[in-house]
Amino acid sequence: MDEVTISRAITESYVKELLDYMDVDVAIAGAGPSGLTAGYCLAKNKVKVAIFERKLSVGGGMWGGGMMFNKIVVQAEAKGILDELGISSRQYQKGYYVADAVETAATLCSRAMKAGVKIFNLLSVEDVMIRENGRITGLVLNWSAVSLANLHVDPLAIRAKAVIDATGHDADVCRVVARKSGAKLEVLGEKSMWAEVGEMEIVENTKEVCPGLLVAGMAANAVHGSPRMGAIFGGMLLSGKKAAELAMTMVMRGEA
Ligand code: 48H
Repeated sequence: MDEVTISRAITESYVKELLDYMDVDVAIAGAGPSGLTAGYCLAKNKVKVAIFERKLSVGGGMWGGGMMFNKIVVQAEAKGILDELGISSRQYQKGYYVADAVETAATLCSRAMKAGVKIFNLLSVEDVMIRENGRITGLVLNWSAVSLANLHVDPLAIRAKAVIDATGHDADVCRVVARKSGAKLEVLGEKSMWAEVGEMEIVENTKEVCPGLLVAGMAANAVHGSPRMGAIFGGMLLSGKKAAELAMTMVMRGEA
């Protein structure tokens, strides 16, 4: 057994994939439930998609369920997505399904990857590329360790026909665009908990917020000033699905 061969195998395989994914159809920032669902739906339709996740682990805020009771609730409207992914759930009462948070996070990640999503973890989106027409044309990335160590190291960029901000409560990508682009994009910030309204509005809020940039999941409510909803996750899954549908039309437009 040779340590250098092991090191070469890792380095060559990783860099080859990174090079391959520097040009994608869709780039997603954040591998929480909305980003993973969007990725899964895109890859299932043969769209070339990469997810960039700043943490070591994927799954975002799902693992801990509600208050570390590792169960999540999914409403009837989104139960079909759990079923399609093969995630077990049981009806708690009419319209409310309970699933295991760990099974959901792990299965969503696995199904997304098996469908063809490429996930790069430990990479943070720190900026975007914006062209003359105000169009977002890609993401600007750096190792998460760089910001953790408070270093100044210049980033690398990847090009995409559509970008999805699925960074959760922080709406990181939209905040950068609001700050730097001069576009009429304002991040209003999420409002206090109101599950019914939060879950209803999240799907409406999932949209193209400036040319080339879609927002999904909790970031969509943060951008549009809608409420948080606690540990109900159907809205995240439905938002990811809608973001994928919108991204597909953007990719097709880009190719026309
Ligand atoms: C790369 C980044 C960056 C960055 C963040 O928080 P998430 O789970 O987001 P959603 O929207 O898929 O799901 C939200 C849900 O988990 C939740 O928080 C709910 C339902 N809250 C309700 C309530 O009342 O609180 O995942 C976002 C992911 C995370 O993994 C982050 O690490 C990652 O995005 N991320 N990745 N570059 N700049 N910022």
